[in-house]
Amino acid sequence: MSKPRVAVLFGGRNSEHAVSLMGAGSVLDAIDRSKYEVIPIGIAQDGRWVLAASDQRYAIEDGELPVVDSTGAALALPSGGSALVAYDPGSIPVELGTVDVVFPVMHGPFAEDGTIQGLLEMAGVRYVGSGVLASAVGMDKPHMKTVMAAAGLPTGRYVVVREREWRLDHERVLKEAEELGYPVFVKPARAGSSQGISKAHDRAELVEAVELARRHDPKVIIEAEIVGREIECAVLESLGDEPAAASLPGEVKVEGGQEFFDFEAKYYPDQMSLTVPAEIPQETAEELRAMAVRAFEALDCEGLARVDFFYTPDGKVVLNEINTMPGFTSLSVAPQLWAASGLSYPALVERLIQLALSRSPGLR
Ligand code: G1L
Repeated sequence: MSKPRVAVLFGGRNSEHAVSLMGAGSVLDAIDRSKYEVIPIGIAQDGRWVLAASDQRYAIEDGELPVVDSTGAALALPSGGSALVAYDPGSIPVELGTVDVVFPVMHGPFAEDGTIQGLLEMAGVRYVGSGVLASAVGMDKPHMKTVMAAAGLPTGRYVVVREREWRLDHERVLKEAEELGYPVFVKPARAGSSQGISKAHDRAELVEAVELARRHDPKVIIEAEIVGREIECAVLESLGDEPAAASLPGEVKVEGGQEFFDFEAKYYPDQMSLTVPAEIPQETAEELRAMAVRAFEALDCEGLARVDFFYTPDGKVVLNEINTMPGFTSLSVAPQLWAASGLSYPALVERLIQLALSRSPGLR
């Protein structure tokens, strides 16, 4: 029997291209080549689809894709099957043949927001991770909080600022936001990264923060500050009939006294420390893990997700967010949480591929 063919899809047209390349590098290293045939497919920053060299490492180190031509490439999704065809720019289509599963390793708009998942659904190709709905809702912070609240999970207070309201009803928006009490966190409602996020301590800073966030997304969320320790938990779908399982919880701390996780701290691990298991009471850890699984299920997640909480000084656990495509190098938080829980990075990658292969393409 021939080996299942796994296409690793990475890169993409957004600011976190490099983050994707690092994740893809880890995944490509971890996939067992004796079991799977691996096809790395990169999306260059200008949107071209590139069939990458099968040994990807050099490209990852450079932080750039090996662009094979300059005339523009396209991906064709042929009808009646799951064959992927990458067009060699300006020339003959390169038949990739049948792909058994796609492992998307991408960030932000057009990637983890359900877009790529929808494209793969249409092509009838199985893929690793959450589907269209969980990806899209997970990416939109206000909608995500609505789902979590409906599932009985405690979330923080927030105000949503839409483009039209900001333009026409500036004053009312600011009043509403101020009812949350300063300081507030201002974020693009749907950005995958930490870009465009700031903390505002007064009205002037608030206005500035909203303007900044609006550059990343016309829809902005203003969140009340939750004072507490940051505890994160990873959830993994099970292969059999068991419910999804939660990893040990870990505590994340930012070194160097930064006020919050900015873009740098999040992607430069030396500025961040992770303690697993988090030093919290046993019953709090169990409560938090149960909440993480409930969040995963409330959103209809598949594969893997990371759920972030605040543990407040008065002993409460508040859900901050769920991430359907968390950082995924071998040193990222979710893989580290699973490693500490007894599942190595290669085993995690293997499980995710097996999960994707085990579901039927189409309605799920
Ligand atoms: F396995 C999943 F769930 F499908 C998955 C896929 C991709 C989990 C996490 C990621 N992460 C990313 O793609 C990244 C953009 C954060 C780069 Cl590592």
